[in-house]
This record gives sequence, C-alpha cells and structure tokens, in this order.
Amino acid sequence: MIKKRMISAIKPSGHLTLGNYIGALANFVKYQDDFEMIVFIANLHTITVPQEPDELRSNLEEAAILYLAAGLDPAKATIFLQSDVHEHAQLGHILQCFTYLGELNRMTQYKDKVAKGETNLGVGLYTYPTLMAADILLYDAQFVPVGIDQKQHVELTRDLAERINNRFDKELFVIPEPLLEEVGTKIYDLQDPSKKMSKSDVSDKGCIYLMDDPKKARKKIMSAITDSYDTIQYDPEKQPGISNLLVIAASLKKVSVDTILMETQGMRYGDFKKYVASIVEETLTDIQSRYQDIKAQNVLNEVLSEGALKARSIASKKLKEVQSTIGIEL
Ligand code: ATP
Ligand code: LTN
Repeated sequence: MIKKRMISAIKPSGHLTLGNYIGALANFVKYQDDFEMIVFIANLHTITVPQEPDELRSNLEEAAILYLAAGLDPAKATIFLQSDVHEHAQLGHILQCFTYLGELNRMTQYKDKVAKGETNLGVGLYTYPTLMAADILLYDAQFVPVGIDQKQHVELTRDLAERINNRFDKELFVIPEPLLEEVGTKIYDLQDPSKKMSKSDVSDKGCIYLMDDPKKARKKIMSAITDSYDTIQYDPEKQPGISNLLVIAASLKKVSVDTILMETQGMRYGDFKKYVASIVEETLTDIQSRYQDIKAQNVLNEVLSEGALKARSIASKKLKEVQSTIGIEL
C-alpha cells in the first residue's frame, strides 16, 4: 500500500517547549508508521528574526536530538536540516514571484509584530510564509500536521498551489491539507493562559521546556494560574488555566479530556496539580533519558546527512519540473 506523504517542521528559535511537543513533535511520532513522514529542522525560518550564532547552533542540535528522543525513527521518517536541501530556498524565491503583497500583509505572524509596534523587521520575516509553502510543495505532501497558529500558512500554500496549477494548466503541485488534532493544538502559558506557551518568551515561568529539570517543571505546574471556582471542568472560557492543565494531561497520557475528568473527579486544585505535575515530570524524565543516550551515541550527523540525501532526491525532481514548467530552464 502506498502511504500518503506528510511534512512538518519546527524552528530552532529557542529551547523546544511542551507546546511544541504536544502540538507538533508527539504527532510526528504518532504518524510515522502510517504515513511517509518528512520532518526537518527549519533553520532558514529561524533566521527571520536575529539570532546569536552559538546559541542558534546549540538550539539546532538540541532540537534535532529531541526529534529522535521524542521517538522519531530515522528508519521510518526522513529527518533533515532545511538548509542542507538548497531546493527549499530556490522554490521559495519562485513562489514569492507568484505571491501578492496583499496576501503577505494579511499573515498574522507578521501583522501581530507590526501591530505591537516592532520596528526593524526583516524582509525574511515578511516572506517567511512563501518559504514555508516551498517546504511543503517541494515534496508533494498531502498533509501538514501543525498547531493552530500555522493553519493560515498552510492555507496560503494551498492558494499558491492552486494558482500555479491553474496558470500552467497542470497538476504541478499537490494541494496540501493542514492536519489539526482535536485537542492540544494550542497549549497556553501557565502564568497567562490567554497566551500561547512560546519558546520565544522572555519569562520562562509559564513555559515548560523539554530540557527543563523535571523537578523544576513540576514546580511550574504547581504554580500555574487557576481560578476560584474550585471545580475541575473543561471550560476554556471561564477556566482557561484548569482547562489547559486538563489538555496537557490528556495529551501526554494519550487519552481524552473526559477520561482525565473522570480520573480527577472531586480532587482539590492542589491534588489535581500534583496529578498533572507527575505526568509532566515523567514525560520529561523519559525524553531526557533518551536524549542523553542519543547524544552519547554521536549519530546525529549521520542521521541528518542521510535524511538530506533522501529529501534532496525528491526535492530536486520537483524543482526541475517547476523550473521547466515556468520556462526558466530548457
Ligand atoms: P514561537 O513559540 O517561537 O513563536 P513556535 O514554537 O510557534 O514559535 P515552531 O517552533 O516552528 O514555532 O512551531 C513548531 C510547531 O509547534 C508548530 O506546528 C506549532 O504550531 C507548534 N506549537 C508551538 N507552540 C505550540 C503550543 N503552545 N501549543 C501547541 N502547538 C504549538
Ligand atoms: N512555520 C512553522 C515551521 C515550519 C513548517 C514548515 C511547518 C516551517 N516550514 C513546513 C510545517 C511545514 C512554524 O513556525 N511553526
């Protein structure tokens, strides 16, 4: 049976968080058996905001090892570094030439930064969605598993693919679909549950990093903001803090929120937090123990270069087809 193809990525713009794990990484692992899974480290996307080279290198290595520690298996999934496959940047340029300024003006990631009054934004940040479209379209991927914040980018990718297919009257690109999970597509900050848990935040009290000392992560859960209802219910509007903890527990235990509600029925908030904290502590302990093993085996370079080789064999064919279709090569 031919497996459908799936592609996704994470930016090494900081230490990976529990949000990245629940919203992305754990799903990549889940799908690697049933889909042809292609995952990469989006280092070209990372430099759309200024980075310190040493810090970036270290985040990049950490992210790649975490892919493996979370359970991605190089024998099943193609794992590589985006900049190792030059076709991404080249198709990115081509797609920019088919994208309207108005479309990029509407992209929330850029719009939010402008709205916040941030100045000196780079052009790369503005055109970032076209590079992401290239990442996806190069591989004829049918599905793109992402958190909710990335849905808009996949929609732009679909529009571009359809536009170019129509313009050249052929099925040049596969139209990809965003794949969103029922729960866990957005994990919130533990101190401010109206905000996404984000690796680029300045304060780390509300954010659990996968490489946090598990005891420290436990404390972060214990000091998570809740409410004064004193009842454990899934109600993101009225009880965003408690609902966030319920989603974290359900996602990590791979059960439904209802199952967690049943297990925690009648608990006081203190005991409920201890319950969630133990699940988080155990998850981090497991991931970190595999992380240390993988680091000691020194296999990363080999995994990434083999992954790049496989990725390049797909990407180079697609790029050639695109270039010859639009007339820039013979
Ligand atoms: P930043 O937090 O720096 O703004 P990011 O973590 O959103 O960036 P990526 O690292 O590229 O950006 O995200 C990788 C994947 O992780 C994406 O699919 C994204 O939707 C998902 N993701 C990130 N944060 C969360 C979160 N808090 N909850 C659920 N999914 C998340
Ligand atoms: N833009 C994404 C990361 C990303 C991605 C991709 C995800 C880059 N290229 C291709 C899916 C498919 C982000 O910031 N989370």
